[in-house]
Amino acid sequence: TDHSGTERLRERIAEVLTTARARTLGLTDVVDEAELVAQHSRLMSPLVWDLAHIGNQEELWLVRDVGGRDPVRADIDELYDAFKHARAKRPGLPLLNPSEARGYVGTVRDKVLDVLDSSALRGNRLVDGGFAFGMIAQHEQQHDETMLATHQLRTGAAVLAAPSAPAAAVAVSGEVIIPAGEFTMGTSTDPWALDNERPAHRVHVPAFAIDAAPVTNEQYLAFIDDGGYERPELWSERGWAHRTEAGLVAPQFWDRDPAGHWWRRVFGVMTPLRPRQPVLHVCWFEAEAYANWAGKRLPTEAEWEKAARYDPDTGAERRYPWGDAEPDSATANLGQRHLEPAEVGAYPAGASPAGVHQLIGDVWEWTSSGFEAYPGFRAFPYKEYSEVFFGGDYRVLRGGSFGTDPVACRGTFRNWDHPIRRQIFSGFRLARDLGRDEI
Ligand code: AVJ
Ligand code: FE
Repeated sequence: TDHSGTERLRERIAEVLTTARARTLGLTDVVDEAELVAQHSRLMSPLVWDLAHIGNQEELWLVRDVGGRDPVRADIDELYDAFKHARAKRPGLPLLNPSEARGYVGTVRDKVLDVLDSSALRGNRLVDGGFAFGMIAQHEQQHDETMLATHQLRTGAAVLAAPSAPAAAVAVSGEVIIPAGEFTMGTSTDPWALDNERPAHRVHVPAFAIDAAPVTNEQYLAFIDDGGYERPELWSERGWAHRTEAGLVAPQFWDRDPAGHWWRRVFGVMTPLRPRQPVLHVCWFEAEAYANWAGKRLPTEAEWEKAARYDPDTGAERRYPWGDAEPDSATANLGQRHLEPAEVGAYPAGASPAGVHQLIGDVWEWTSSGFEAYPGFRAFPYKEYSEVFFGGDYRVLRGGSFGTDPVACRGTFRNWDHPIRRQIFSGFRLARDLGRDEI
């Protein structure tokens, strides 16, 4: 019945909000007060800012807007408005201290669960299908991933632990050919899809080849050993300028010992480089140089999504490469179950019908595309989520990482960042045009 459908939706909303909050607290309870208010990198906010910002967005949308309730703390909106203060300036603000921030997010959450009990979950676009609640759960999880990146940047003893990510279960290599044709990109029906994923629209994609797996550490090392960082001809002009100015010689957090072995600092633990893991913490310019070296290119966003969602047998699009079922531990490395990408070949159950592996989870994958509106885009519910970034100096990333929660990841999901950024959990896979004889 309609009634039990609404009850199931309420339970699902309560569950995703609770999951997000457990993660938020797990990331903020493990460091002391001094570390919560410290700035671990000028690229990041103090963790205590993310914490209260999560609560403030939840208050704005769910307590005040959906619930029509009085503000909890109208006086702090300005402090937690991401557009008012650059990340580098946030430590200097009169922020809530850690215990105030914890109290604040708890008070907001109590009110939200009350609002959820009495909200119709239909009747206007903001609440239809639980959209605003889903948006806020995704927002919290996105900041949790950002806080996880802050943890990776912090120095000192390790405070996070998780089982190591699985090894290969099957051998995966080579590329998969995706024949020319139209597919439906984006969605108009996924109830929690964000504005930039909408609307669904037909796109013709010429035939192309895409790698069955992301580029691995071992493959990336061959690029380094072949002088990849010393050969300007492999880099674009902007890329080379950045490589020179930033002194790039390897992915972020890599270190070579005197014997020539490579190590990676993984959340405070020096770890021998795992050759078959997708390369992590590379910027778009590094991905571009590697692609030039390999004689290939990055996929466009449309190519990536077609490889991830289009089922050639039915001509229909899936939510994920493996179908419409929610991700689980057999299909994708998501949700901070592990603190690293899994080896290539670790998720055969997550492959697409055409045999493309690990599109979802492990590492965000850089595409060649800038962040632009789809035809028919309408900002919803606020311009500052997507619209203000369209046409800026961004590249789209797809697929989510080991640090992305399933609620904030699907075949249509779009992430974006500046091409120089690499503190995010970013890697890439390659694609290429097909020769005449291959089509
Ligand atoms: C979609 C990850 C680029 O973190 O800047 C968080 C998500 N938007 N709060 C970001 C977001 C507002 C956004 N990204
Ligand atoms: Fe935010």
